[in-house]
Amino acid sequence: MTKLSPLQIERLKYEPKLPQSLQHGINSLEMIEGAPTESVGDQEDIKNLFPNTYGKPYVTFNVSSSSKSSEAVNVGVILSGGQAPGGHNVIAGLYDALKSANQNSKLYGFLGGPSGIIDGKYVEFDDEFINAYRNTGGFDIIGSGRTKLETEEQFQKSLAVCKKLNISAVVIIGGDDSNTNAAMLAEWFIKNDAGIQVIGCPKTIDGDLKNEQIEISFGFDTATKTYAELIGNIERDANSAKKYWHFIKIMGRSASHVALEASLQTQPNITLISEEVQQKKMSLASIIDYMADIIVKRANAGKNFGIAVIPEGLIEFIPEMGSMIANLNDIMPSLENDSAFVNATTIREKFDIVENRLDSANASVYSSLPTLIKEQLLADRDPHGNVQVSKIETEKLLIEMLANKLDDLKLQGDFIGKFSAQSHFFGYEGRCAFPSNFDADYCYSLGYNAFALISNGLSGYLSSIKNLTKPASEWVAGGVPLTMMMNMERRNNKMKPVIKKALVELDGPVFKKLADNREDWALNDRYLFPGAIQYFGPSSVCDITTVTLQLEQERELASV
Ligand code: FBP
Repeated sequence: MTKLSPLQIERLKYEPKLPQSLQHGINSLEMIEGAPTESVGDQEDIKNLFPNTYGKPYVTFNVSSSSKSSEAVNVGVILSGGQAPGGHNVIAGLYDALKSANQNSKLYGFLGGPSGIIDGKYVEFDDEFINAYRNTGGFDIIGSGRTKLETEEQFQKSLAVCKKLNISAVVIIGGDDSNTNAAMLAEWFIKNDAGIQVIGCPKTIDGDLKNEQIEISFGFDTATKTYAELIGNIERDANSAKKYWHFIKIMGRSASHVALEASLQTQPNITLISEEVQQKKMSLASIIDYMADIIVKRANAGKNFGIAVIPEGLIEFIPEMGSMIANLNDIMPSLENDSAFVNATTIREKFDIVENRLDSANASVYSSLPTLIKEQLLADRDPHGNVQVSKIETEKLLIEMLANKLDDLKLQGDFIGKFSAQSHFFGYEGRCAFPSNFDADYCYSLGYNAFALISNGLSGYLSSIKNLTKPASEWVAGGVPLTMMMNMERRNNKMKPVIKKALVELDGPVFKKLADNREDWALNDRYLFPGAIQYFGPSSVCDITTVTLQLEQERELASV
């Protein structure tokens, strides 16, 4: 038998909390329909592409005065995309809801992400199987993957697998790309009279799958707390040794929510926010000037140390880099079929071919980069056509450029200090942590609620749990149509319907908190040390939500 850690043993016993409306089980629910919805952009295109699932209303659940009985159903579940703490609890919540409605219902887990439903690779869950994973981090219960569901052949194969297992509903637990898959599959199943519903659950540590109905994606809470613990520890080390500048890249493929939240929890000296860089059209050189200025000022005060937090997605938001990467993304498919490129014997030859193919302005940006970064930019795109920013060492690029800049300043007599830097990347460290109490409860509720949506006959909806800064019993359960979050974007050189990412709002309260304080944090050491996530103890420590969620909900309340 596998040996469990003491915390694992205790967490298995944790009983996740549910919103009051779901506490009486699936058979005692009444569904309230809200207003019809529109997509966030390109309404006509999205409506034409999703004629069967477009425009549906929001729904919420209340406890009903009467109780019904439910027929047995078979449901399949998929974990999709990057790991996020709490995924196992979504499955546990779904399983408990399905069994509470009818003990004869079955839950199947498709293995290895969306490819599991196409290839017919699955497991059937039972109590013993599920119980071993309650309140644990990771997606290892069934694994995950990033296969894009979009071709007729994939849909046909998925249908055949579902028919074989008599599955009448599929739950896809994923981020923006995975829930785009869910929307496509839902539409296709209805169009083909398959009798199979599709429900999504909002997952991603990146925190960029949110809107008025989805207050936060699961995993953000735990991942940001994990990174904040690590940053706090490094701040203490930096303040003790007083000899290093630490450059910490924080995960988050595109939006800077994770870096922003981790910084609000720890108050480092510098925090870059990609969305601000883009809005102010800051070039790489001006970012270096901004950072060098703080390093010089701190050195003048005798402080040759500090902490800089860098969002993972930064590189794509620097205008000249973003344009070059977009150009590179467009030429990548043809490069992969180009024998001169594929058979090039040296990396220099590859760089030359790339520079010849890029537009001239983009070619000169590309050619100005260090070899390491040029090489990393050529790595494979993910199945959705995204450059894999987690593989690009922006933190090292900034260190190299800053070292050169500070050398120049020293020669001119404008820098009297020392610059010794350490680089870090916090990403995978946070994605599989034991879910915080918040994520354990939220995820369980999302999964439970997904089955409420299924049992009320809906398809093409995302499970929604709101009012999240209140105690769990006051959370509001419901659903939001996936098409409502969609617009058209360029992917792999084609316009595609996708769920729109929520970026950091520069006029919102969360960014404002950073902007109002960063000058003070830059020069004075206002480091905060959040410490490790606490699972047991006073609620003021264990159940506290993120600064992002608190500030956003305060704004929401103020606007009512
Ligand atoms: P999702 O959007 O699928 O949740 O992925 C989140 C993420 O952790 C990003 O922050 C990161 O850039 C990416 O996954 C890394 O992907 P991979 O696990 O494939 O290296």
